[in-house]
Amino acid sequence: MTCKGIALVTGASVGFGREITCRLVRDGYKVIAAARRKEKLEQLVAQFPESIYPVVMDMMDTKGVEQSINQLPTEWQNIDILVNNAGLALGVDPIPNISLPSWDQMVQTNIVGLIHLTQYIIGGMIKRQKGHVISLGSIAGTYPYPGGNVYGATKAFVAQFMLNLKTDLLGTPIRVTNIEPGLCGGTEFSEVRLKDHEKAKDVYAGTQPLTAQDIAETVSWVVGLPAHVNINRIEMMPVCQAPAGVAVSRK
Ligand code: 8X3
Repeated sequence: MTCKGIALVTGASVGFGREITCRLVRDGYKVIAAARRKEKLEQLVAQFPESIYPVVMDMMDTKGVEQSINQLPTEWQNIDILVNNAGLALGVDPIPNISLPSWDQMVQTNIVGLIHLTQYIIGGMIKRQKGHVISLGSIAGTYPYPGGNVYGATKAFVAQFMLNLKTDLLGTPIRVTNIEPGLCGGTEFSEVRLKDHEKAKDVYAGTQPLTAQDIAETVSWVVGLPAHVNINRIEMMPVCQAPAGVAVSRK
């Protein structure tokens, strides 16, 4: 298969990132797989030795991220698709019973890391007049829920940043898409958020949630559309989920 282009996927070692990486490789892309865990990236390389370039980086460390991008081998430098997948939720405690370091970590990863990496990559896309930036937002960026506080706010930021990015890129052929999933199982998301295996399992009890494959399929679809079509945002939920109504406190 001829190579369709170069993609960079963050958080590529597990969950959505891993599925998106594998799907893009199967679609004919070469993928720079970026993540913190070297061993997990090595497993991806073993699976697709010709098509994956592993980069160990931590989105919290913006200087390190910049260095990693600057040090890419020449043949991996022209990135056509950036998938801003790395991100996390920590905790569901309501304000004020929260952990400030957890809030900082979410802001640093979901917002600061994402905008810095986008800035490092976007200049090359503009120069080459080619590119697609895709971010993984969340329904939590649109619908508030108890304990969603800073996590939801970071995803609201991502949604607006992507719309503003699209606006600044008007007049270029570069595409910008925010994918906003709801309940999604089979990943480490709830384990990381709740730090409790049983509670994490309970999140999905009696449901048929979205899967990482569903998200990868969606990425593949938006990327594969004709070049003049831009999907600004996609909000997706499993059939068993609905946006809940506003809440009322009664005496
Ligand atoms: C993941 C979806 O509903 O857990 O962002 O916030 S949700």
